[in-house]
Amino acid sequence: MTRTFFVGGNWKMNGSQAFCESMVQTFSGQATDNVEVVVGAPSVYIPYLAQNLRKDWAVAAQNCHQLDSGAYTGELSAEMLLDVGAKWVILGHSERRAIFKESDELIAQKTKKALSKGLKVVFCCGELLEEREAGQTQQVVNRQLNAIVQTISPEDWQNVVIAYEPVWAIGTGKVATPEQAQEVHAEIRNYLTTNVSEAVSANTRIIYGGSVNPENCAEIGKKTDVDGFLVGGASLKPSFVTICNATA
Ligand code: G2H
Repeated sequence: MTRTFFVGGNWKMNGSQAFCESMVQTFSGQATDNVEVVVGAPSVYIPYLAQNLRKDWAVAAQNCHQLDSGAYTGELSAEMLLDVGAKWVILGHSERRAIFKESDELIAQKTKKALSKGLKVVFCCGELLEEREAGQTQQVVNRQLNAIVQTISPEDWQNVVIAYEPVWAIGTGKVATPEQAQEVHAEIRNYLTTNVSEAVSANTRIIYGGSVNPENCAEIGKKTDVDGFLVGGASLKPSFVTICNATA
């Protein structure tokens, strides 16, 4: 099976209603071929974007709760996000792990809940700079992956995209080299072969995130095991479309 190139925008806590309206206009009608595009917006803007964004692109949330409903002030469930038009959710982003202290197990629970409700998941993993320097990159990524491998079923993987995001490359302008990205992506694919199945390994999209921009995307995107990007800062600009077309 061919893996369709996947580009996700992660707006993080940026934007406004006016910004959404201008991005909807900017992106409409711009050619993007052979690529699945998903825009991860702040939750309050999901209904507007789901209604107005070009129909061949989908909208993602940036977090969801691991339970269905209840007394969890300020939280949003997977069903609520689906209800207002989200098709995807980004889970396990390093900012959620570091700032909001989300554990591997919690992220696995959120992943399981989202998938069980029909929300597709961009699952993020990646090492800190000190972990890379200590030669622990693969160990850390495998540990993060292991939590979800133990929690979701093999069939669930068709609705999961793995985003490898080295934390030292996030928002720093220090992008991983194409070789560094390829090396970890290939290891992730090996990990899936060993711990899930050959088919899941061959079919799961593994995308790269961390300071991707219109200038560096083409080289990284050429690597065999790089199936797309998760884009933060550069997804807030009209030239995001250039990244969507990185391999065109
Ligand atoms: C990593 C990435 C998007 P940026 O967080 O997930 O952000 O492209 O700004 O490094």
